[in-house]
Amino acid sequence: MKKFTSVYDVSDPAQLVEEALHLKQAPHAYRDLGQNKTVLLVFFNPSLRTRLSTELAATNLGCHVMTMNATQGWRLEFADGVVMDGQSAEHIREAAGVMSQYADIIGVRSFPGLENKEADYSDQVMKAFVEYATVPVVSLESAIRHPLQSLADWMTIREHQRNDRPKVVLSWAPHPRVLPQAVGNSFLEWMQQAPVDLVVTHPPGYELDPAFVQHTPIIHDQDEALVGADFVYAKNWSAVHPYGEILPVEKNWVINGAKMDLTQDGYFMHCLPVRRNVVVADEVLDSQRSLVLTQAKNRLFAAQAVLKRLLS
Ligand code: AN0
Ligand code: CP
Repeated sequence: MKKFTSVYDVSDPAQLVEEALHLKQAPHAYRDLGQNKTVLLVFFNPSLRTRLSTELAATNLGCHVMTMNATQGWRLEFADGVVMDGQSAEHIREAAGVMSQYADIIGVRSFPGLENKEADYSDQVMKAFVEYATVPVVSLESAIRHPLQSLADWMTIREHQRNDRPKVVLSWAPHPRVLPQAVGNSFLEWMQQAPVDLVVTHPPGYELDPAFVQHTPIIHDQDEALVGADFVYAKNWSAVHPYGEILPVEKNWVINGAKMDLTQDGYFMHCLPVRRNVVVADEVLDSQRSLVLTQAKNRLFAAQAVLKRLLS
């Protein structure tokens, strides 16, 4: 594996899930692998889980870790051929070139602007790092994808499934802020490769990009979609058309106990951070049905499995 920016960088995602679950049993088994190796994590946007779990994952593999908070650094230029007399102090060509001389792996988090769909879906920041870095690049969530989250989610489903082909429902949920589509996009992309029956439910108007939905069935009636579900994965995203907007929604889409009762004794999942009683009711989040802390724990081993492959 040369980079980790989407499920399509992984030739055998189901096998990667097994490797991550194996690392969960023996997190310190590969301490020598990272000897004299440095992992650099660059955050253009905030993070709690991704930062801590990826730092710990690299440490467990014996790597040295450097984390750069780029939210307050100077602006980088990503376009080619521009006269740089504006706000950007440095071009990505130099920045990624320099970083590659200090690190053996570079992780990058960069959210979308949510104003221009074409710009965001070109995934310019992640692609530029892949192009100009001379070491492997790991997505720590890009404008349109969050593959480490999806890998941890697949692990969590694998650990809790009670039949060979569980029903997995990705449900849109309300949120007061304009959020990216990255988590939903990636979840679809990874679950399409998994042995599950996948359904997505959202209010009309919240269709995700067809390139990510592919043949996944869309059910606009949330109750109907939840019937018989083994796993309910809630996530808000802003509209794709009109891009980056919050649309009026008629029904209450919060996941509460009554909705979970429609499932087949289903589990609740969310990538976190979650807004209590907006996305999901306390009664669900605080119940035995909630897997959110397990998902967050599995982020550690997902990152470790990916870093291990890139180091091997
Ligand atoms: C981000 C998002 O929706 O992409 C990060 C999720 C991991 N969520 C928020 O900003 C609340
Ligand atoms: N789930 C997730 O990626 O969380 P952070 O934004 O805190 O890293």
